[in-house]
Amino acid sequence: MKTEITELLGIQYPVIQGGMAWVAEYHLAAAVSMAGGFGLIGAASAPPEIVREQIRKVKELTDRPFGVNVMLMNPNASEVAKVVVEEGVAAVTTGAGNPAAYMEMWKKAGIRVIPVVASVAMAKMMERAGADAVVAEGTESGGHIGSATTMTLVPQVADAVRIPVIAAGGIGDGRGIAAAMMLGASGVQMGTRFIVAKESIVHEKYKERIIKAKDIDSEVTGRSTGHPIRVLRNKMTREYLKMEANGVGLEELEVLTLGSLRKAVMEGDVINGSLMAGQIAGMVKKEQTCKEMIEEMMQEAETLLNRKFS
Ligand code: TUI
Repeated sequence: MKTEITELLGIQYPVIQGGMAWVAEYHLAAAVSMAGGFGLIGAASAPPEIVREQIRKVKELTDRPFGVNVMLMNPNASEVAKVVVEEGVAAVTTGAGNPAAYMEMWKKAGIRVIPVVASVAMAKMMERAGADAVVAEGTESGGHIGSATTMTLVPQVADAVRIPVIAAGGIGDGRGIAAAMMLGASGVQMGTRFIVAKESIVHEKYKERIIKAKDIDSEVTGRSTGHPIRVLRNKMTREYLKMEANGVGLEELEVLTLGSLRKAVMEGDVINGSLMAGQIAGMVKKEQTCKEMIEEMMQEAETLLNRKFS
């Protein structure tokens, strides 16, 4: 399937892997790129030298293009921004903020810049600043989210900008990919389904929790603090939401969540950990290799998109 995104990134399938904190490390990124998609290292709050090491490890595993997600809330973001230039990655995606300060440096280095946005206003601002494409991320996504749904955000962003749009949030199979294309996207970004990939280093208990998740097991913590984070319900979210309802302040709430994603990913703490996942978790039913996932989904999407009605 050729689209503006496969052309822009030099990949076979218009499937980009989300730059998930702790989850998107070199094994996963290399596996997605090897399978014909676009793998990403999630820099999250990692120190710059760790990001460099991760980039070099992907390069050892594959010659295919891959990228780095720079999380702009990270105090190290400006140093990470330089590491991606020094290492010459193909593309950068950004999240949780405005990447304008780094745009010129990245463009000069020939890096494709793809900001993740959650609104039309931000998409237009990023186009003006020189972005090569945008990821329009709906509130169905896991982790840090905006408020518009994928169904409403993607067509509005597609109408508002000339650069290619990548849809994210609530996409987990070929039907979702086909739907995203119909809404005006020329690619998709997926996170939750790749968490359970065979190549993903995420603890088995976290994977199992996603595989067993039901449609309504999703919860959003932090709405009152201005940092809404979508996760799967557990003891941590129940306590967090109770404290939020009682007007407990940010500092006390942070005690509950500090380091809780690492606890979930590395230690498999599904009780007190932060099980970041999108609303599509309920549909994710099995562990497969990235290649199996991507080929199965693309086959399904192509069948749907070629469908004749008479
Ligand atoms: O960034 C994400 N998702 C994330 S980042 C993350 S790491 C984290 N962990 C714990 C606490 C906080 C963060 C986990 N999930 N998605 C991309 C995204 N970006 N979603 C929404 C936005 C966004 C929000 C505001 C983009 C731009 C923006 O504009 C701010 C501005 O400066 O105007």
